[in-house]
Amino acid sequence: MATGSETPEMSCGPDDPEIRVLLMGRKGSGKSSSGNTILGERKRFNIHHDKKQHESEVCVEVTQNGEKQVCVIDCPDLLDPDLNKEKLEKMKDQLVSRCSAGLSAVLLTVPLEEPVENEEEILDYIKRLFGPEVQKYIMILFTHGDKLGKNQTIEEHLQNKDHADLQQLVTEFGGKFHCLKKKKTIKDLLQKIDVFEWEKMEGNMS
Ligand SMILES: Nc1nc2c(ncn2[C@@H]2O[C@H](COP(=O)(O)OP(=O)(O)OP(=O)(O)O)[C@@H](O)[C@H]2O)c(=O)[nH]1
Ligand SMILES: [Mg+2]
Repeated sequence: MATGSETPEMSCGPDDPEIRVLLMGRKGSGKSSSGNTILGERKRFNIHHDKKQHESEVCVEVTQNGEKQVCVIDCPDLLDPDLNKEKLEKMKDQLVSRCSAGLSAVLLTVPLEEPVENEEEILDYIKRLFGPEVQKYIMILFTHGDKLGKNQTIEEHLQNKDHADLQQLVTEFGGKFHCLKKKKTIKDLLQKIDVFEWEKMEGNMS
């Protein structure tokens, strides 16, 4: 676990010309696919369709979105029990180095049609890595939004009693979530991240 001076800071502000977003989540939860959607290109990050194959590098890609540059950091599942110690240490070093410029938000990818798994453990891990204040800048990013019914909203999906665990997770994350149903919702996502940045500035001023 990164400690002391190695710990990346949540140091972006509204005047920062770049939005830096870190994608974390259990393996196969849709981190890279979401990263590609955010970047507006299908093949920037590798997608593994074979359930046994998973990414083992922290990858970074950048795009321009209006006036802001958007930097997406795609981090493999660091809690994957199949990772050996050496690989894990390498990935942690990569993560700390890729996040050294600061982060605007951490997005935790959660497939909306699957039960909650080790997301709380991942949350604890993120907090240990970035410090407890990171909680304010974490948002759940529901993936597989295309599997919602044609006129069904994510809110309706969460209200279904079969998805009480997802609703509970949202509550634990302070109600902050987004569902990437279509590419056009990227603007909404970036606006939500912008709000984090303003809140951060107000926090610094008080
Ligand atoms: N239908 C649908 N499939 C998705 C979505 N997101 C991811 N997938 C599929 O889920 C599988 C895993 O997606 P990835 O984006 O590679 O997941 P990941 O979290 O980056 O996986 P690792 O890096 O290996 O941990 C692929 O077959 C994707 O096509 C989505 O929103 N809708
Ligand atoms: Mg991936």
